[in-house]
Amino acid sequence: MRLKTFHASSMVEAMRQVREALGDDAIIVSSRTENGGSVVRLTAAIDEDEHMDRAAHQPSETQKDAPFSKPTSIPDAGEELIEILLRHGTPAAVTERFLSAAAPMAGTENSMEERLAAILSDVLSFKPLPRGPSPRPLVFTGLPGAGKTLSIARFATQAVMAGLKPAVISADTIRAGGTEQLEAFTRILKIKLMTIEDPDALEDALAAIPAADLFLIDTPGINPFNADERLMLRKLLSLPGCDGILVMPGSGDPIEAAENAQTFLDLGVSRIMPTRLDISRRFGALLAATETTRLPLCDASASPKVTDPFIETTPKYLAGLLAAGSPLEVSP
Ligand SMILES: Nc1nc2c(ncn2[C@@H]2O[C@H](COP(=O)(O)OP(=O)(O)OP(=O)(O)O)[C@@H](O)[C@H]2O)c(=O)[nH]1
Ligand SMILES: [Mg+2]
Repeated sequence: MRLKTFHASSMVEAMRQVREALGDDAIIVSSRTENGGSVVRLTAAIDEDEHMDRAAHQPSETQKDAPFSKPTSIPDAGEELIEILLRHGTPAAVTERFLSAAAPMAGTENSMEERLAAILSDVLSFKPLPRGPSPRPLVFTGLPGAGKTLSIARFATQAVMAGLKPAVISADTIRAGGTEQLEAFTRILKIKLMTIEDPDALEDALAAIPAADLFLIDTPGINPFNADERLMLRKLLSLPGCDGILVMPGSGDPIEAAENAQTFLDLGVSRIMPTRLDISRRFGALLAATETTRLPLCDASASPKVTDPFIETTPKYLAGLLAAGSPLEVSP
C-alpha cells in the first residue's frame, strides 16, 4: 500500500492527477482545501507498486505544468507503518504526522513494533493517573456510556486496596439510576458517596470532605452538540486545580472521535482515558483524538470488571496494540 498526496487548483484537476499517476484503482483516503480554499489537497492510496514506480520515474505532463502540482511519495520504509495505520482506520492527516516522525528512523535495525513505539512516544504524550495521594480532584467526563462510572469505581477500588482513602462525589444526579450505580460500588468499599445537584455545589462539597487522599468526581454523559450540557460540564471543570479526564472508547469513527475530543478539550479536560479496549480491534479513533488534541493518554480500561486493574498506557503497549490489533495479545 502506498500513499501519495496531490495539490491542485480544483477537485477535478486533483482527481485527474490521481488517476493519471496511480490509475483507476487508487483510493482517496482524504481530501481537504488549503490556502483559504484555493488549493485542493488529495491523498490517495494504491496497492500496486508498478503504478507508483511509473509515477515516480515519469512524472506526467500535468504534474510538471500544473501550478499547484506537488506529489509526495512515501518512502518504502513507511509502507508497513501505513498498512498498520490504515488497518485501524487512521485519518490521512494523522497518518502523515506519524510518517513524518518515522522518517528519521528509516534504515534502523529496529522491529516495526519498536519503531512504532518510538513514533508514538514522539507524536503522542502519556500521563498516568496518580499512583498515590493527590490533592487535585479528578473529574471523569465523556459521552454517555463511555465508562466514567466504572472507571471511578475501579480507581476507588485500587486506591482502597493500596491503603488510600478516596473521596467520591457524583454530579450525575439527573439521570435515573446515575448515583445508585456508583453507590453500589462505594457501599462495598465503605466510602460515603456525596452527590451534588448542580455544578456550583462542587467546591463546597469538596470543602466539606474531612480528609481524603484522592478526590474522584463522576459526571453525567455529555451530548457534545447540546449547549446546556456543555455549559454544565464547563462549570464543573472550572473547579480550581481539578484535572479533567475525557473517558473515551478506544474505537469508533475516528473523525468524530477527534471532533468530540476537541470539544472536551475546549471545555477544559487535560487527559484522555481509553476504555473498552477489550471489545475494540480498530484504534484509529484513539489515535485521531490524541493526535488532534495533543492531550496525554492516561491509564486504559480493557475489562467490564471493576476488580480488573487499569492498564498503564505506554508507547510500547500502544504499539503492541496497534500491531496485534488486540489488547488480549499484549502484555502491559
Ligand atoms: N467490555 C468493557 N465494558 C466496559 C468497559 N468500560 C465500561 N464498560 C461497560 O460499559 C457500560 C457503561 O459503563 P459506565 O461506567 O456506566 O459508563 P458511563 O460513562 O458512566 O455512562 P453514563 O453515566 O450513562 O454516561 C457498562 O456496562 C460498563 O460495564 C471496558 O473497558 N470494557
Ligand atoms: Mg455513569
